[in-house]
Amino acid sequence: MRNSRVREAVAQGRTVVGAWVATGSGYVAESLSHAGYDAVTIDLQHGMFGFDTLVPLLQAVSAGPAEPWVRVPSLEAATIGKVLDAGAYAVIGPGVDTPQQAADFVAALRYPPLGRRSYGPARAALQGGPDYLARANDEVMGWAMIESAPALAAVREIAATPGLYGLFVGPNDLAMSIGVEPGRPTPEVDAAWAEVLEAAHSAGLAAGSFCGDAATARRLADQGYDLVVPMNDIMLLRAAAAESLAVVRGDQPSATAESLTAVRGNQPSAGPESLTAVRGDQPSATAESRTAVRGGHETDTGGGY
Ligand code: 3PY
Ligand code: MG
Repeated sequence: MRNSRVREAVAQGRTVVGAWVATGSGYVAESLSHAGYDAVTIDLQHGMFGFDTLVPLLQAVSAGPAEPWVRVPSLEAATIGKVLDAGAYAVIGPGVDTPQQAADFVAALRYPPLGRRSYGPARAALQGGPDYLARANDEVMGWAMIESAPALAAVREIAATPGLYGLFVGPNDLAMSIGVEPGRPTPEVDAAWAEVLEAAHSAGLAAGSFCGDAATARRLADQGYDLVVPMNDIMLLRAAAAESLAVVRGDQPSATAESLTAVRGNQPSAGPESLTAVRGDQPSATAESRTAVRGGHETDTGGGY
């Protein structure tokens, strides 16, 4: 089984940047895997596709250098086991509100004696190789999503769960749960981000978050977040489309563009500029950015996880 490059990067103190697939397009998943992101998450919770699309999407991610991750639709153990069998290197579990849910989540991710994952590594063993079974418990990452007021209240107890890899903030659900509008920065969500970061790092866990725009991702990275996910694929497409239309028409931004600007508090961008804005480095794209992203270590070009 290949070492998780994300684990290695986080251990070295580098912020990793994730992409997020909601469209269900293999072409998009493959393109994002080649675009310089460290991991590409297939979103089975809010993505517009069903479970049967998962394997082709993971194969598409594996055609490039990014790590294939999955956000499961729920904390159901059978689903968690199945996405791992399909080859996910990390599972992002939504709505982990209690320490018990966190413990059950970790148990679903790990083979006995550490957990209750059932044997049947199907595609994971093909992709991971003959040592998959021996190494899966050490390599596979579980990110517990903190996205409600009860989760925030119990964040330290959740962070104390043995075997958990990281806490991952869902800022939109969290905003709604604490009574503020989702989709725009607020002092309440900023405070929650700081609290989750502190709880994660005090417990020796990684801290990650979904972000509504690249500027927020950059800000969280500067604050010490180990993983940031600036927008999903359809958000990137919509933002790039709105920008392009505004330039071509040379007129008022369209309704979409306007609302995007409002959501972002005037931050431009997305699209190709998104990774650059998050990382504050050279424009992205192919091999060059991958080298920069991976700290000078060029990867095998086509090969992935
Ligand atoms: C949230 O913001 O609630 C999320 O789950 C991000 O995908
Ligand atoms: Mg959510």
